[in-house]
Amino acid sequence: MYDVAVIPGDGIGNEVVEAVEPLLVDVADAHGVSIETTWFDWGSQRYLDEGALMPDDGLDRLEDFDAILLGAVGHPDVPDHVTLRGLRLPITKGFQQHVCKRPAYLFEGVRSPLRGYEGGDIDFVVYRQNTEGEYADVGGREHRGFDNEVAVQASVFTREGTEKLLRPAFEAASERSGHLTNVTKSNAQAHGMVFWDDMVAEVSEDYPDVEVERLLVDAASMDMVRRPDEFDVLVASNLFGDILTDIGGGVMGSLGLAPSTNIDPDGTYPSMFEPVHGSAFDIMGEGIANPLGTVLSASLMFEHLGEDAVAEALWAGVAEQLADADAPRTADIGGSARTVAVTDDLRDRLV
Ligand code: GGG
Repeated sequence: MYDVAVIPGDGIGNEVVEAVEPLLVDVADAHGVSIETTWFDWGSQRYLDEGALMPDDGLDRLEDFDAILLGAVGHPDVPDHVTLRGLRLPITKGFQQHVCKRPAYLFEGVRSPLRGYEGGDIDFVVYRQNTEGEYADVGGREHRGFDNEVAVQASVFTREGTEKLLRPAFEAASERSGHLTNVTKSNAQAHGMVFWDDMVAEVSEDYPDVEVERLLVDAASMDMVRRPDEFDVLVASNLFGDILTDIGGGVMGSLGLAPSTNIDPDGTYPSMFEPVHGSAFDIMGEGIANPLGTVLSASLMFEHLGEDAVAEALWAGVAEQLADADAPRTADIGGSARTVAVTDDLRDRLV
C-alpha cells in the first residue's frame, strides 16, 4: 500500500487533480496495487486567509508519504514569487528533489503546431536541475525608492546538485539513443555555467557510450522548434530547463499534456509529481482543463514507485485515447469535452 499526499494547489490544479485522483486509485486497484491518498488544502487561498501557503511544519507532515501529487501553483491576487517560494520550492528544496525530469512526446492523434511531425516523431526528455542554479534564494534588494536602488540575484551551482542531476540524465541517455544535449549559456555566464560544462565533461567520462552535444540556450530554443525530432535527452539549469520544457509542451501539442517529476535521487524523501502547466485562472471553474498532463505525471509516479504495470497502463491508456478520433478531448487539443469526460473515458478503457 502506498500513501500519496495530494496537494491540488491553485486554479485548475484543483479541477485536474480532483478528476484524476479517483482514476488513479481505480487503475492501481485493477492491477492489485493499493494507494491511499491524503489531501492537503495548501496553496494561495491559504496564503490569503492565513498568511502562508503551507504550515510551518508542512515538510514534516509530508515526509513519511511515498509520493506527492501536486496540481498547480499561482494566483492572480498573490505575487508569483510568493506562490512559488511558498509551496513548490520549499518542497523541491526541502526534499532534495534535484532531478526534474520532463518528457515531451508527440502522441499519435495530437497535432503539433510544427508542420510535418507525426505521432512518435517528437520524443525527448529534459533533465532540469531542480534545487539551485538561478532559483537559489540568494540576493537582495536595497535602497528602495532611491536613485541608487539595487537588486542582486545570484545563481548557485554546486558539485553535488549538478552531479545529482547529471548522473540520472546520462543513465537515461545511455539507455535511450546514446545522445545527450547539454544546454547552457557559458559564453556569457563564465563562472557557474562553465563549471556546469566542466561537470558534464567529468561525468561523461563514466558514460563513454553517450555522445554529448553542447548548445547555447538561445540556439537550443530555436532548434527545439526547428528540429525537435533530433533531440533525445537534454540537461539544463533550473531556469533554462523551466523555459525549455514549456517549449516542449508547445511542440507536443499542448502544455496540458506535459508531465513532470521532481525526484530525490537518493530516495531519502518523497518525490513529487505534477503537470508542467500552471493554475490557468483564465479557465478556472469551467471544468475544461486537460487532465492528461496529471495522468501522465501519475504514470511517472507509479514508475518511480516500481509499479510498472500501473505506470504502463496509464501511459498506454492516454496514448490509446488520444489516437481515437472519437474519444473525448479538451479544447486545448482541438475538442470540446469536459475534464471529467476525459477521465471517465480513460476509466472505461482501463478499469
Ligand atoms: N504544476 C506546475 C506549476 O504549477 N508551475 C507553476 C510555476 O510557475 N512553476 C515555475 C517553475 O516550475 O519553475
